[in-house]
Amino acid sequence: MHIYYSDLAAFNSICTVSIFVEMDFDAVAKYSVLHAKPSGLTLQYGTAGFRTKAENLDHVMYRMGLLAVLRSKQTKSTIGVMVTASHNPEEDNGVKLVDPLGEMLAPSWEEYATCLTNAEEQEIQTILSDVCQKEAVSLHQDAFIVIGRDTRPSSKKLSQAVIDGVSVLGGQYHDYGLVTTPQLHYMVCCWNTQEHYEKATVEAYYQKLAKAFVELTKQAFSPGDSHRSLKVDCANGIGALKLQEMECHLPRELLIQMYNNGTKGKLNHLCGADFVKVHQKPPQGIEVKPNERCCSFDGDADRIVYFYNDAAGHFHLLDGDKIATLISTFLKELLSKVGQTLTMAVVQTAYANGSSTRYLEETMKVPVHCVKTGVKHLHQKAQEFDIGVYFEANGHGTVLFSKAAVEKIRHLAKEEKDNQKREAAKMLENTIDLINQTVGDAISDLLVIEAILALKGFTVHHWDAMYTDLPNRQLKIKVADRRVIDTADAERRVVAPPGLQEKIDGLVKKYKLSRAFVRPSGTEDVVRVYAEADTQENADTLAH
Ligand code: G16
Repeated sequence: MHIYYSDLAAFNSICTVSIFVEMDFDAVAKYSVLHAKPSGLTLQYGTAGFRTKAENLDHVMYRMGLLAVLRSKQTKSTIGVMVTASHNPEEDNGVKLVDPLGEMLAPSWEEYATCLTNAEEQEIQTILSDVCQKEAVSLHQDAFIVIGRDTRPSSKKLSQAVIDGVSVLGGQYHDYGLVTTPQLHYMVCCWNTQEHYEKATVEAYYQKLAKAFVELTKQAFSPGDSHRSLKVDCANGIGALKLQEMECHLPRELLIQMYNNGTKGKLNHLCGADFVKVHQKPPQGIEVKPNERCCSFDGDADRIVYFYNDAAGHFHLLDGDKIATLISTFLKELLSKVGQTLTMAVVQTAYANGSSTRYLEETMKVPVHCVKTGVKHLHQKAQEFDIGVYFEANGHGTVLFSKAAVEKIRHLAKEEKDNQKREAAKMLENTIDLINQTVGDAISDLLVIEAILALKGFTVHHWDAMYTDLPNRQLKIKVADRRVIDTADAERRVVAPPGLQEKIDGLVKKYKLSRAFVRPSGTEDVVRVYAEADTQENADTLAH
C-alpha cells in the first residue's frame, strides 16, 4: 500500500516544521483563498453529508479535508472522505466523512462540518481551534485519510480539493480513486481493524466476498445446472465498473448481465434504484422479458432494488422491505437449525410498506423498529441486537452481527458435533463474511440475495409472493424553504408548521388502510411526500 503526499505536503515540510505541533494558519488561509466560498451560500451536513450543485462544492471539499485531519487525530484512526452525491442527478455532487469502523460521522462532528463549511474565510482559524479545544485534539498525533470518489465528471477535481485540505494540515492520505461508497466504508474499517478485517484493498474485498459466496452456495449449484441469470441496471455509475471487476471472481453459475454501464447514458437519469423505486417502473436501457429477475443499483452502488415484469406485463418491485424480509427469514431459519437464541430485529423507516411491517411482526414473529430516515439512524438501532437487519425501503441496508454473535457462530461452525447444526452454523458464518457490515452495499447485498434465492430454490415470483405490498406513492415537491417543516415520531408526524398534521390526518381518514407523511429531504432541495392506501388510485390521490 502506497501512501501519497501531494505537492502541498511537500510545501508544508519545506515551509514549516511546526505544523505537526500547531496548525499552520498561514498555509490554511492561503489555500482557503484558492478554495473560496461562494458568497451567501449556506449548506448543511444532511442525511448523508453535503449535497448540492457541484460548482458550489470546492470550498466544502477543502474544508472537509481539514476536518477529516482533526477527526483522524482525535480518534487516532484512519478516517474516510467519499466524494459522491449517490442518487442525485449528475450535476450535483457531495461529500461525507466516514468514521473509524466504517460508520457515518458522529453527530457532534456533523455540526462542526456545517459550521466550518458556512464560515467566512477569516473565521476558519477560530473554528478549527475551537474544534481542537472542545474535542481535545492532539496536534502531535498523526492523521491518515482515505479518499474515494464516484464517476461524476466533477468528482476528480473535487477530490483534489479534499487532498489540499488534508495536506495543508500535514495529514497523510491514500487516494483509492474510483470506488463505490460502500467499498470506501469497508476500506476505512480495514485500516482500523486490521486483525479482524481483510487487507485494505479493493482486490481483497472482491476475494473475501467471492470466497464467502462460493462457500455459501456450494449446495445450491451442481455441475451441469443451468445458469442463474440476473440483469443489473448499473445507473450509469461506478457500480458497472466495480461489478465487472467482481464478476471475474464469481462462479460461472451466476450469469450477470450489465446494463446502463455509463458508456451511453447519464448517471441516475431514467435509471437506477431511486428512479425504479419512485416511478415504480423499469429503468430505460434494459429489456425486461416476463419473469426475468432484474435489479437496479444507484449512482454510487450503496442501494439495490429488484424488479420483474410478470407474464401479463405487470411491473413488480422488490424493494428494501422485501429484501429485509428475505434475509431475515433466511437468518431465522438458520438460527433455529443451529438451536441458538440470539436476539434478532428488523429496523425500518416510515417509508416501510405497512404490509412488510405486518408480515415481519405477525407472520415471522420478528420485532420491528422504526427510526428516522438516514442509514446512520438505522445502523445505530441495529447495533442493539445480536443480529440487526436494517433496510430502508429505497434499498439501502445491511445486516449487523454483534461481536458476541460472530464469536458464537464461528465457534459452532468449527466445534459443533451435530452435523446438521454445524452445517447451519457454517452457512451463517459465510453469510457474515458475505455481508458488508459497515454500510448498505449493492454488490454485497446482490450476492446475499442471489445466494438465498439459489439455496431456497426461489424464483423472483416466490420471493415476491411472501407478502403483497400496499399500493403506495412517493412524490417530491419543490417549496420555497423546506426547513419550515419539522417532524417527530420517526418522521411520521409533522410538528411544524402548525395545522399541517391535522390536514394530513383529515385526508388520511378518507381512505382505507391509509397512511401518509411529509418530511424535508436531507439530500435534495425538496419535500418528500409518502402515501399508501387500499388501491393505487387512492394512494395516488392521497399523495397528490
Ligand atoms: C441517502 C441516505 C439514505 C436516505 C436517502 C434519502 O441515500 O444514505 O439513508 O434514505 O439519502 O434521504 P432524504 O430523503 O433525506 O433525501 P443515498 O443513496 O443518496 O446516499
